[in-house]
Amino acid sequence: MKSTINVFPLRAIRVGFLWFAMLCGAFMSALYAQENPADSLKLINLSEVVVISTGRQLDHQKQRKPLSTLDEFLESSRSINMVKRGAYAWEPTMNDMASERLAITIDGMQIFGACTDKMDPITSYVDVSNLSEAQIGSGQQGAAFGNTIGGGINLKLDKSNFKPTGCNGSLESAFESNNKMRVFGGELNYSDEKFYLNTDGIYRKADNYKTGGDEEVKFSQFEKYNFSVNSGYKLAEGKSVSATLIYDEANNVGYPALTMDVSLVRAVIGSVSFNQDTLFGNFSNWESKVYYNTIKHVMDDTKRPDVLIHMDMPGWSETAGFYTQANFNKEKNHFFFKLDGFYNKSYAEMTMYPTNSNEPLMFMLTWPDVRTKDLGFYAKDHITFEKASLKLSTRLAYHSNTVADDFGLNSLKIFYPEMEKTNTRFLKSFSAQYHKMLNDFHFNGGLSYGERAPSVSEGYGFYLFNSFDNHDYIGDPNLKTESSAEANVSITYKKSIFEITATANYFRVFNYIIGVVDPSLSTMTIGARGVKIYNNLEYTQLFNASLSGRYNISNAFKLTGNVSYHRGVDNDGENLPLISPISYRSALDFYKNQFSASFSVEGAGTQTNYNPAYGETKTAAYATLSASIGKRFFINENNLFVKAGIENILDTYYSSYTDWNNIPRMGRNFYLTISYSIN
Ligand SMILES: [Cu+2]
Repeated sequence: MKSTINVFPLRAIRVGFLWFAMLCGAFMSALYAQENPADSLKLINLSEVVVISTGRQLDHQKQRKPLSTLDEFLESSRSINMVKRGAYAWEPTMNDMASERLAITIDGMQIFGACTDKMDPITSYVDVSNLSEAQIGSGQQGAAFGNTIGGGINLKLDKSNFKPTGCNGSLESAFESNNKMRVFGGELNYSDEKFYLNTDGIYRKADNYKTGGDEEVKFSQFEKYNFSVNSGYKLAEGKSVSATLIYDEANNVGYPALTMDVSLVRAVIGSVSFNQDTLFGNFSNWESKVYYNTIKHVMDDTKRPDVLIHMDMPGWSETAGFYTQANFNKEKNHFFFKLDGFYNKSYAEMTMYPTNSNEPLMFMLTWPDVRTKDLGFYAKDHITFEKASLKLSTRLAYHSNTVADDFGLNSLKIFYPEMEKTNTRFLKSFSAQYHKMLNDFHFNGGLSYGERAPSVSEGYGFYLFNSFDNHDYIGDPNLKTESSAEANVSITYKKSIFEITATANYFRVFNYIIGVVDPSLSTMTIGARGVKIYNNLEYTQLFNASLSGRYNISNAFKLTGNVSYHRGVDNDGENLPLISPISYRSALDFYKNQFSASFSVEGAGTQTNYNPAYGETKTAAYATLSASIGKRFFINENNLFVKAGIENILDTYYSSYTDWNNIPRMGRNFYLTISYSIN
């Protein structure tokens, strides 16, 4: 009885808040959020730009949580959702498609993770301290970054670019109460018209986080360092060279949703570029880059209880590549040409140590030293008319995979005796995107076609355990090229104080690659339910729609919101995995006299379209509330920013469809960020 009385006021508040949230949501759905967390998103046609920092400084003024992880920044985007296996290294998805179907680059550089279990999406190898923005292209609009089905994301590095700013620097620190995350960061920059040097470093350490209701999520800790240096030198007017180097290392990273953790993951990412403002004829902005990156990933099960057979599972990925690009303007035609190529080496192994030490060790190559060569040509023509424009683009690529390790090749030949060492494909992408302005209305519509090659795991993976559906996966080197036909539309009504956009896209993906159970095979992983082989489904259909809005209530107050709907089915009408239920988000932001505040709600409906065959269960509806306040102080010529906030105010216990094995999300969390910048 007593507990009921105790609970009642809380429930009343919760219901009240939810009601308010729904009201906001409904109201907001009638508005358009071109800019999400206080201006951090800018919409470029159907794609987005997530601004992370401006002028070598994290934007403490406008970001609700300036030192949040890059993952949190990306999640705040309208078009990206993040799949979570713990507190670290979330996996971006766009249009309900994940890594294999996206092209993700860092400053135009191709990088491939070194983990067979997707513990290390590319986005985990940089931090907010390195970046200026995330450029997002939906569907084939992301093909500038590589072959893709779902879209492309380019994480643009932050550089001074010869701005005459002289010396400046900043020190930053943050603390989060829930997992006791400590963040320390700093940067030191020099820039003049002939030379610039940017350096930054960031360190994050977090303990296990706690769910709503204060349950500890074991193995959710992590520790990460990131350092970067980039520099440029002007050889002559309109001619410069630049170089970048990023070192990123994470240790003792827990993955509570998986059966293993990570003891070490290290990336070294470097590039040298040559830039020239002009080229022969009408060519301009000529930029060329050569790059190299190497990643080492070491999984660790030694801290887990009840490990029957200890396993060592290290993986390596090395990529070397280049691109050269230029613009070409002729009257109404604005061309962009890019030639790019890369060479990747992916190698991963597994050693099993039987409990009886007299038994022999078991060794397998889970990625058999797969060498991928890719040479691509991308061209775009942006044709401008009066109050209208047409964008035509294409990517043509030669793509080949070779299994370089004979032991690995022979292992795969058990399943595919006829398989060739090398598999070559020719990949194509075409896209047409039309934009028309009519008074305050903007219409966008596009049709496109794209192709992608299977990933290393899909083509050559050897007994990769997937804890989501509890199956071992084997690749198929003879998979057909996956292709997609895509249509998109959007309508925006735009006034200076008010904006609303409705968008929708549809993908029909042919030869959709997904694991299908092969009952004739027996498992390698103890406790696995069966073995799946990557297969081409005849086709699948994906549909995404959203309604978003912005309303400037006054100069100081701004209201934004977004509601989205998603659906994904295969050719038998069965649900595809990891498709978002209805989700919504709304925020009220205040900014005046160097003082900022925000109140936001985020939530999703019940996941009714789930598929148990892929290990999914019905995820319940949820809503969470967050708030923040911040103030900027001037000390002499310098700036001090202080920001504090609460996330999940009501300490709701929940998980979303993106949470691997429904691992519960973080409960109530207080954060404090302090930044001091010296100009
Ligand atoms: Cu891993």
